[in-house]
Amino acid sequence: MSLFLGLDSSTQGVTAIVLDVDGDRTRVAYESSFDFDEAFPGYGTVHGVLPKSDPTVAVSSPLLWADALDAILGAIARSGLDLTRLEAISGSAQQHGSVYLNASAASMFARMDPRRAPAAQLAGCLSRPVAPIWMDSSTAIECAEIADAVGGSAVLAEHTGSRAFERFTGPQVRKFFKQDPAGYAATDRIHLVSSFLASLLAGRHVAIDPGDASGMNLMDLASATWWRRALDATAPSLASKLPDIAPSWTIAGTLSSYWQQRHGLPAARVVLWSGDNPCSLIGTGLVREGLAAISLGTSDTIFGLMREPRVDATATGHVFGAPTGDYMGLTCFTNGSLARERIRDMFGLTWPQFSEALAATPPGNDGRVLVPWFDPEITPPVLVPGPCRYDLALDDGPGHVRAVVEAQMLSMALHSQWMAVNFDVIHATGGAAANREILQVMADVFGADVYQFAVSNSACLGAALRARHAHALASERGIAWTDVVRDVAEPIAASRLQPDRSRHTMYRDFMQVYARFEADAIRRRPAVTTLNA
Ligand code: ADP
Ligand code: XUL
Repeated sequence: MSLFLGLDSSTQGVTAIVLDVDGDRTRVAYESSFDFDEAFPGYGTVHGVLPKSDPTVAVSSPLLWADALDAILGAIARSGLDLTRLEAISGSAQQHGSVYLNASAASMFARMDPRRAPAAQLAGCLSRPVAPIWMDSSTAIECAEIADAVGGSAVLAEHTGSRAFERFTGPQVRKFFKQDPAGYAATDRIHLVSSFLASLLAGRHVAIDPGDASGMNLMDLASATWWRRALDATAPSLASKLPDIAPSWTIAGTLSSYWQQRHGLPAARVVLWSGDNPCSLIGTGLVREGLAAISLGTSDTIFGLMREPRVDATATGHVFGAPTGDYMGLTCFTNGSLARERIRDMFGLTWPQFSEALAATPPGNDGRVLVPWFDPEITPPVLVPGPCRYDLALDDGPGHVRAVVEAQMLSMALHSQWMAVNFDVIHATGGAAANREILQVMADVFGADVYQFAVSNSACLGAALRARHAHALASERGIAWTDVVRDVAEPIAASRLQPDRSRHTMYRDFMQVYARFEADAIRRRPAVTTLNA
């Protein structure tokens, strides 16, 4: 009987999940979390972000993350679990965020005083007091500069998996180098949130895994090594400041004596951390090509495993490394639940009435179409919001209900085609996955079986499962990923919705028609974002 710990340092808080593996049975033995704002009000964060006057700037505090790690490890130590059985620890962190450390960090990691909390001891190790995070959009100029220097957006995407995005680490590093050259020069090591926290656990600088490194615009995706041309385009001497890149299942060391003495924890293995999206791939059980997860949350996201690193030619999607050593494609849509809610509220419906309207209208909606960009859209990139209606009367409630759901599903199918994966099974998560009428449209559009997937924190669960996988690889004959995810990262078997073949055939044609409506809706607005190069 062995325990495996997964930690997740997200935008707003930290979570821990402990898995208990007994023979071939796995169960969640413990779960807890802290909210940054509530547990550490002294840092002054709001939803995990430090207040800034510039709305494009989003930064947080690495010291807060360190203190939160301390708090959650303390809680685990007091949980009553038999921690002598704790074999390995891994983690997940919000992607893209970066931590800037001076040369004193390496020795400090190794000699921290167990009587004192980590933050106070680490404060002198920061060459930049704050860490830019994924919500930051202040680097448009640097994105354009980097893309130009490497030969354009398409070249950058082809090599790194994504065109330059404001929140990605490379453009953030470049902005820091330009704004504070002395601070940049004093920086000895630039970590991601994931590798910073893993280093803190191991008591020494550890590597970044390809899953999180692919969110930097700096890694050559195919070889999982730093791409020299991108490094040179970003900032001088960058290669010497970056950690190595190593496989996600690398054992980075054992829990340092600091944590062992501070909380009485055992010398468990510390496995490299990864980003929250790569960890969620595992936590939603997507361990083979053909499985996708669609999250119907505030925004809608589709992601799935890819055996080959195919890149999105339209440059709206991302390819990240997957913790299995494969790749993952991910495309995000802003107009998700909020757009569905807007239609629901516009016609004064409850969710059950929304579902009834969906069931009462014909697939294809008799040609009534809505392009539901109530807010600026990420995919396709649309800055100026405003929905467009085609043959859809303003007072046609049921028509709007079907039109918004069909548009969202068709758009997701259309803009995930670049992954060139035939998804045969979809795990539906997020609040709107409770709605089976919506999921039936999903099944029909994708021609895939759709399962409801009950998941509270797939990133944290994925981290715990990764710890188990790496430990098995290091100590036994290894373990198949299908065995890793069994019991805890599987969909609800009885929830299966099957596609109707004739409706799927209809939707395949309709998708091309919908693509033309999207193009028309883009043409109609005064200004639309274009790729930055
Ligand atoms: P977040 O991305 O913030 O974590 P959730 O995954 O919790 O969001 O999803 C919340 C959303 O789920 C709500 O905004 C609501 O629109 C939607 N939702 C909840 N129940 C239903 C339902 N029965 N049908 C459609 N949408 C629903
Ligand atoms: C992905 C992204 C977010 C963060 C959230 O590109 O920016 O999903 O990882 O933590």
